[in-house]
Amino acid sequence: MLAVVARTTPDRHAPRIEARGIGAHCGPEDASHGAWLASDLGPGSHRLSEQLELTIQRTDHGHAATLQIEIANRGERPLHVGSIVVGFRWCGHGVSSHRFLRHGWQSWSYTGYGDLDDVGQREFPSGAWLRGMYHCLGTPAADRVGWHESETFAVVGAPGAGPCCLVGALETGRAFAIVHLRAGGTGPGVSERAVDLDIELRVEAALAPGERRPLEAVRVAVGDDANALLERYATLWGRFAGARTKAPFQSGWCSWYQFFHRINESDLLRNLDQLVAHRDEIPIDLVQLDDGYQRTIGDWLETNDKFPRGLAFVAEQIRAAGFSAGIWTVPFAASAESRLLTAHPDWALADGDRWLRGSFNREWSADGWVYALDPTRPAFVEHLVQTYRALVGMGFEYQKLDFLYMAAMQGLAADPTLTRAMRLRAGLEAIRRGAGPDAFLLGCGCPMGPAVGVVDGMRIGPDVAPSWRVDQPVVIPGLEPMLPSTASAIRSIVTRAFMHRRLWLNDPDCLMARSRETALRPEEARSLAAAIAVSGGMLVMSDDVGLLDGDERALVARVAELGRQIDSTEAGACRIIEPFATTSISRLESRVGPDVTRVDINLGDVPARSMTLSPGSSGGLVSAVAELSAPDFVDASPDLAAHVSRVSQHRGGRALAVFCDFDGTFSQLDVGSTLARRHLPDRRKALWQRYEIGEIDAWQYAELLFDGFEYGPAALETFLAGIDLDPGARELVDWCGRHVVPLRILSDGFDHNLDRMQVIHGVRFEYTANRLRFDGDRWRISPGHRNPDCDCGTGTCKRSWIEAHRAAHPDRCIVHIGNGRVSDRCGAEAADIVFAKDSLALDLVARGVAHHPFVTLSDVVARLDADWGARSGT
Ligand code: 9PG
Repeated sequence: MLAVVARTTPDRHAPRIEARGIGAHCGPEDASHGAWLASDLGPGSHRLSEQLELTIQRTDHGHAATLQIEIANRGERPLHVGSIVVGFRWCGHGVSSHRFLRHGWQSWSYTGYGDLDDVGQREFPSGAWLRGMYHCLGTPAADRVGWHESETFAVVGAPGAGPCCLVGALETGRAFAIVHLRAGGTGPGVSERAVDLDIELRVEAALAPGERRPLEAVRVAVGDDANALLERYATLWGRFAGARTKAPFQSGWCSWYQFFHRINESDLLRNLDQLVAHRDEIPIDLVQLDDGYQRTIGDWLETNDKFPRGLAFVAEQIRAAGFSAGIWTVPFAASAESRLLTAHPDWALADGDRWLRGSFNREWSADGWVYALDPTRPAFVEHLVQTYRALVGMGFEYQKLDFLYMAAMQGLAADPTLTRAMRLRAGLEAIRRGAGPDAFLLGCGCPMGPAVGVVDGMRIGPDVAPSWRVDQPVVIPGLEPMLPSTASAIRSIVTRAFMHRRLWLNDPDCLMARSRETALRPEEARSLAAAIAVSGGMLVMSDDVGLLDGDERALVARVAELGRQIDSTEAGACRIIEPFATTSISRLESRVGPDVTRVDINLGDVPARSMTLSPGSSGGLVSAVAELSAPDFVDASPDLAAHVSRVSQHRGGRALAVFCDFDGTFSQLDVGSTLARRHLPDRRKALWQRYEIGEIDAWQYAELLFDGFEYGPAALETFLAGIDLDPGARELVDWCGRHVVPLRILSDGFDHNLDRMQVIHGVRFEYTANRLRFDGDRWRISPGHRNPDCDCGTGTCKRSWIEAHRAAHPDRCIVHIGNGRVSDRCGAEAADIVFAKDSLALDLVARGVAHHPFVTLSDVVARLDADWGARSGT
């Protein structure tokens, strides 16, 4: 059994994940796995068939586990592997009716929260080819009728507070993952419905005899906060894939949502002039030319008649005006009349004996079709390198790479041994090689996994539009949620907010601030503006600048200012509030130091009740951000009209509380372990081994080590006098005192030592620690704050102290500072902001817990002072 709950004996009623088994679809027909081929998910090798071996390398973290999966062909003939399935069951949660986050395959695919009903994934009514543009599979597996489908990962929970569960792949461009999920039946007298979550890793390739292939790592986790599960998952995913998350805040102008295909050189130059004229009012750095300039899809270095002076001229003009230059391309597509396909008809992916169709667009080619290209062709890869080297060489440092899914479509590639994910990754890596390490690459229409680590930014939703809903005379059945619509874009901004600066910079798509030449009502435009700003993602506007009046220019500036501020804090500033709630109101909350900014947006078509922070709800000053709220909302009416939003700021309202570890954090040396190393080396070594294998917990280790230890008060005093405090320790005490911020040392060491250290060093602090009394010269010890429900096993459980503090002061932002992986780990997991060094920092990296690294406590004080100093206390 895979019990990802604690090290304690799994309790029938504890929320947990159990193993269902491992399956495989193999052979020419991808024969269904039917039955599980292995039942346990323990580490090591699992022989699934005579030929197929699967190896699991596992890391368990109490409430989560990460399984790295590798397959090998042990036979003498090639083995075609369709997919590998790893099955889990989430149970012990007591819930009978679930909701879940369905995540889409690529940027434009539907991503949103919905009911985990018994109908399962709705059938796509418009054919396999169209379905395959937005899903990993054009045709869903026949044995999954009644199951829901979520791509890459899924989160399950229920409205209100309560347990939730995440299953997902940490995709790195080796394989695509699909999570199949459904609720099981109930038994007599049992209301709980366990949820089955099978994660399928698509291989779709032949393994040569003897070949080993690492697939992806799979993460499973349980907890009571869906945001925390998603954030840790994304942090880990980013680390596994080497995510590029450090580009500066992006602010720019894009031609698309005003001019569409009609853009011409004079429109662009006129807007450039306007942007220069209003530079003081509209704070943007980038000007990006979109679709409409190219000779044809595929021939990116050549322009059409609307751009008579060519691309290099465009880049020069943009740069001469003081902006960085951006350009749109579709790297993995070409039209039949392109020079590319004319010269290299073998560069397309194949669909039988034809080129594989990648998309249809009347504006793009003589017959509207464009074809998907094959990055497994070395000559095409070289062409990509040269093309992007040339574009960046002209001055286009910002590349909007669109319709990227095409490289990963189901079609025949020259090299069939690569998975579709590897194909896309190879194409993206070629673009990066050509563009160089400093270019800003933006993915769009892109399957997520293979792009992490290559792109700097990612479109995380469908296109916005100058209309609230899809504005097309005929909508192909099933496509509606993916098509351009401001409401759909906002839904994705909210549901994928957690990806920002963990996987890349989120591109929420463009702000349209104009009130002319648009079907968006001003309050609808403000709803989009509010979602973009509070998410902290990129800000790209798309208006004919000459159409904007002073208020509209001020709106752009306000979004840029708020977005930049929220983005500047750290990954994790923005969270979705009550993700599993069933309401038409979507809510985001961002925290910047002691300030909280919230947006409530009514995506529905009738008024709905808003839960916005109201004045007096928690003591701080609340104000509506007037520019970003509908005019009738300056005062707190509880209802939000259709499509309307309200942004409110709760300034300086979040008080701070600081908890700090003692040994090795507040003091330079660890008192207990230094004494043990000097005076009890053998006992320490033996006990440490027992601790490491889980035979004894941390407190039992301390008890067996120190209870009865002969080391009298006089000797101890001399020893303590030789231990220095961290050079910033006093500064931390002083800073907290000055700002009336409660500071408490949480220590799994001993009260006697903390009392003496205060006297020796002349500092005062409050603390919670274990007890040490002397029986003559012998130590007698007892725990200070033991918590049997926590898997830390220490004598003073920092998690439970912090949680109790939070229950008493729900508005406080809690900081934990520490260095050790035994007693500081659970405190760090419970805190809002963590400062970590040494083994705690390493452990948090492995668990995907965000934290600030530090060297001395002076670094901590500097950071607290920057975020809180000016605004809290005196
Ligand atoms: C240029 C545009 C803009 C826009 C991109 C992309 O069929 N579709 O689902 C579909 C989705 C998006 C789309 C076009 C078609 O727009 O997202 O920003 O660059 O291309 O053509």
